[in-house]
Amino acid sequence: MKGRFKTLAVALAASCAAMSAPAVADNHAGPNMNDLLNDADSTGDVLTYGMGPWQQRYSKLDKVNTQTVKRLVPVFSASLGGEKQRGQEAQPIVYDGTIYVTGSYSRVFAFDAKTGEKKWEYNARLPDGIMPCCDVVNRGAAIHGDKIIFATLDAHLVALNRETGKVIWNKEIGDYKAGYSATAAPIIAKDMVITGNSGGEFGIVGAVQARDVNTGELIWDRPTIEGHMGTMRGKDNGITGTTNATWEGDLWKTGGGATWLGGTYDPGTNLVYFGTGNPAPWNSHLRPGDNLYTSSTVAIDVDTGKIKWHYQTTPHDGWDFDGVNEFIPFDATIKGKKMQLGAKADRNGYFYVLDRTNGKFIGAHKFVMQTTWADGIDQKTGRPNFTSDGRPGAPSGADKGKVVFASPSFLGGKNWMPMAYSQDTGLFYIPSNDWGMDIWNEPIAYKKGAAYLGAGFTIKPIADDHIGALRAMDPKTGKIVWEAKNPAPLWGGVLATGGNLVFTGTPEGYLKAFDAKTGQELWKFQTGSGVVGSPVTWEDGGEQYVAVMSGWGGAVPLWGGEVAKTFKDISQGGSLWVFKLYNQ
Ligand SMILES: [Ca+2]
Ligand SMILES: [Ca+2]
Repeated sequence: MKGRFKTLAVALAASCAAMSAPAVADNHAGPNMNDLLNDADSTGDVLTYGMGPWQQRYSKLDKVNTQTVKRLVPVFSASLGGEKQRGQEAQPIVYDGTIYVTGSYSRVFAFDAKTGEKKWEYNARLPDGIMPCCDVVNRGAAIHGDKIIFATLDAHLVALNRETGKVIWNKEIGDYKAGYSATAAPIIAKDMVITGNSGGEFGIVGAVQARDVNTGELIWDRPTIEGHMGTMRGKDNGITGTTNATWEGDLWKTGGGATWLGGTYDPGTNLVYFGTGNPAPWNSHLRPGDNLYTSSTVAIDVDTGKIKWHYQTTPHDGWDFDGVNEFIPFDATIKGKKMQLGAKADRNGYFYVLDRTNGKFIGAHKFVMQTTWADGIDQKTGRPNFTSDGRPGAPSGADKGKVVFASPSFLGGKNWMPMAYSQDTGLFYIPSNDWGMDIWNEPIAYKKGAAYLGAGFTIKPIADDHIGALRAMDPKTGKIVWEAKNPAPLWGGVLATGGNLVFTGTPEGYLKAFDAKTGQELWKFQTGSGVVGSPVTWEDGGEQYVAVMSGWGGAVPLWGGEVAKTFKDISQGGSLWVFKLYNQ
């Protein structure tokens, strides 16, 4: 009797909802620019990398919370199949009953969001001789109208029809034979698709490109190394910086500064923020000066394609600290003043807060155990206080230079894996690592398409009990509120929710949920391979879903040195996992 009543009530509620709801929305046209701008507030979909243009990776959904998370169970797991495994670093996009994910080796998949049934699959035909430095990963797609857009390992940008997987346009963003590649998720601003490039280990020149989302035609191109000419609709658009102001000789021509992680977009200031990678080569003795705009954040005006401000975290980088990390806008009141801010947890081990309207330095604090290269950041100038013996020595003739132990290692206090910001707790959740390296310099000359480092290294642990540490950072005080250590290096993104939860994955195969205020681990699920993707959440039919990619890989197993023992037994994989609460 009781059961029958419940069924009737549910049916009645469903029919009422159907009658009062507006006519069924026509989703055929797909999400438009307004939908993308509203992504952080629309809980029924995930339309942008980072879950909103600011990429705070925060959802106000709270059905899955500290009380209920113990009932979180898998709905399905969908395999990417084939022999192509390696690192799965993608963040899913969720729209109109479909989950879109990118996979290793420049693949895209569309799965039914309820059943996991595959709708279509696209495999980019990659040429021989591509040169990705750090595994064959991809970090996600963009969605706009009828298109799914993603970047490929041979440095192309490809737009697919989101219902069929058929190619709409395909454009080259760099010459793969010169070492260009691309792995970041594109972002969309003002109906333009905006991307960076990869290849900082091959002497490429970093750039940010904006294209017409409908045709793929280039609108503007902004190199990130001083001396290079920008373009706007095929015409010169001013030189970046002042030629030879911070570079000697011709080294700026192959100066690196790859924008390999993609950017964030702030509609309020009309700026896109891109991190820039290491100067090339790594051997810093060959290139005296600050080497702008490497290892920096650059803020580019979306309309003009010009750099409005820059902030360099590691001037004259000699450790591949490669300040490419994401710059996340947030608003906060500091000393009674409402401020438009942005935060970046840099590979160099410091967490920076800047005024996002003008790049003015607000503060910087260490978020890792150790920084050997600097004794802190000058709180007035924002420049690092370099230590006297922290830089690897200059080579002499054919001999390598003095070896130094440097911490963090070049893989960073935080690498590509995106942090999250909770609007409830006001904390940033940083997936960080504590490790160091022996590093030395060697002679090197530029050769097109060859590695351009002039350096060697061995990565080493610096603690007995962990390498990874998920850390909650208060951006107002620079204090670490809590940390959750992990034996293997963390390499996946973070998600914060209104349920007072923080989700992230581990190489050991777990997706985990922590109490956002205390760091207490509340839930974990073993996915069968390392988790190095970024989790997302959405709601459908009154239920909250959580999804993440599983598949161990990325830069760590390629370059792990003496820390490899922490992950030697982890199996490869390639699958999408989707979870929801089990209802008794
Ligand atoms: Ca949304
Ligand atoms: Ca680099």
